[in-house]
Amino acid sequence: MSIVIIRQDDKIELWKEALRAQDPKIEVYGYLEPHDKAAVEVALVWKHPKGTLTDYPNLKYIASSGAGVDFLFEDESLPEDLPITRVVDTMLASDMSEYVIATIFSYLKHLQTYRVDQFHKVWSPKPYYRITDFTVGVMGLGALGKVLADDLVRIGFKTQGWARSEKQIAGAVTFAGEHTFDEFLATSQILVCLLPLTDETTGILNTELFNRLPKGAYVINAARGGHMVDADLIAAVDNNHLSGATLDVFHQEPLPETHPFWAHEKINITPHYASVSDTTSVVPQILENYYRSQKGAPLLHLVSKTKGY
Ligand code: NDP
Ligand code: OXD
Repeated sequence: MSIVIIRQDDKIELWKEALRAQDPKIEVYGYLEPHDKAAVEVALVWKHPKGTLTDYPNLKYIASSGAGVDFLFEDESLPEDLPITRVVDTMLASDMSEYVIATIFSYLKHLQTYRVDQFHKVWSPKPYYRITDFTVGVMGLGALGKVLADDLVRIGFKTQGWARSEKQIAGAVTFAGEHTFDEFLATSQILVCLLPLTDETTGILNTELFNRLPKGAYVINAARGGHMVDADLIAAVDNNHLSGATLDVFHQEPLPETHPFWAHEKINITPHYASVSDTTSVVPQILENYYRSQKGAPLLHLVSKTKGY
């Protein structure tokens, strides 16, 4: 009985060591090293090469080592009958909240604009903005969006959130479902996307949505590149309907050198860095599920295959 780690970055050893540090008896292999594939019961995966999961005839479940699972559903050979788990972690959520809040403050205080002005030796004070001047709208009130909304309320932002189902967040206004989307968007001066990427949410950040935001709104996408229609964003920023955007995620990562986002003065980019699964924080839940599966107990953080998240 063993775990295989399947990912194409350089983090296989890191995850192996973190698993062994917390359970020295655990049998864990990187997918490219020699191992008995029939003995593997758990695949711990992150953007695995498509098709690799079919090499393991006795898998009991698939564990995403991140919060997102969209990359799994993109694999046409994903074994249909296997449960999928994902990461739900307090550190991942607080890291995301810190990233979004840092981005909002940078926007409020024009820090990126002043940096550009500095290069051009331009002394040009901009309008002074305060926390109380802005309503922040959070799309997606799950493990990450809920923590962000709570933090925004605590800091003093007018906060609202939108999800598929009803939520209660003290101090925030919440909206549920498609029929409330207009009302939510119409007052979101800063819009943060923390939705999962599914058939329903692909391309949701498009001209039609931007036009429903107040003039001068600012957009932050820290969810997935597939939510954004890139050309629509550039058009909305260039025609000054939007004041700018910060993007952490892209259709293709790394962002190709020829992409217009690189050189756009009002679009800030970060390299899919908003929040990253910390092995020390996440390994206990990976092991907990492993032990649960050995005992036939229900797994934690199961993904709904019908909803796609
Ligand atoms: P969750 O599954 O916990 O939450 C998703 C939220 O989105 C839920 O509130 C859900 O509503 C809502 N939602 C889903 N579909 C719709 C829809 N069609 N209409 C309205 N609301 C919808 O996910 P997490 O919070 O854990 O993570 C969100 C995403 O963040 C991940 O899928 C991943 O893509 C991204 N991410 C990005 C990182 C980065 O570094 N950039 C790091 C980690 C994650 P309901 O609650 O009603 O189901
Ligand atoms: C995640 C991510 O989904 O890092 O966890 O993007």
